Amino acid sequence: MTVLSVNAKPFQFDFDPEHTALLIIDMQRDFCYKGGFGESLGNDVTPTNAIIPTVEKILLAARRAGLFVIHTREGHRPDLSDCPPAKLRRSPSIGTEGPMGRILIRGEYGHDIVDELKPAEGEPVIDKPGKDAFYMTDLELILNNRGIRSLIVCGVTTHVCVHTTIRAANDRGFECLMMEDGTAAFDPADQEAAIRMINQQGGIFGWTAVSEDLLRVLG
Ligand code: TIU
Repeated sequence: MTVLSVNAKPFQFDFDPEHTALLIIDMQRDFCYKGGFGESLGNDVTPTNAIIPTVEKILLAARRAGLFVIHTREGHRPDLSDCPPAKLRRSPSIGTEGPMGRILIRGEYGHDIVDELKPAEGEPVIDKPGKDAFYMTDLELILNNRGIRSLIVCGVTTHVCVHTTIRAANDRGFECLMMEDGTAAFDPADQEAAIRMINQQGGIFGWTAVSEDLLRVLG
């Protein structure tokens, strides 16, 4: 067993690469580009777009280090049969036509992952109808089958799908490291609060770290 140790908050994050996955949450055009779901909700996508190069560096380093890599996408069936009416009422742009196709609909250009982070052969892509990547998906089964115990988490948005998923992972016994500069919220105030909510109270949901410290350890 190898143990790698990253400078993190609230203390060192130790992980065995054999039992660790890089989980990249919802790095879809719908959240990172103009004309997508994120912008339709009234957000500026500059912060979510800006982390693409950092997440790419982490992804390439994780692949070189032999970490299991897994990607998620939030979205719905074209007939919206898997979209709760309560969700649609508060996010009415879902399913409407935009410049990247129908918003948050599987198979549309905007729903897919940005080119820089395109999943490689053998890297599972989890399509999820909600914010929590465990809800109504086979993520937990896939992680358990691979013996994964630790998750290094990147993606968007920090306070919504990243947080919901880390909280759900924490309750399932996974140790989660959230990358401070490999995640983004639309509003920097939400980003700052979301980071603090993970590492506060002795690491109530997990750890946070910056990419420079992770990349040094991954080599
Ligand atoms: N709205 C928002 O900040 N996020 C989402 O709706 N989904 C994800 O975070 N992926």
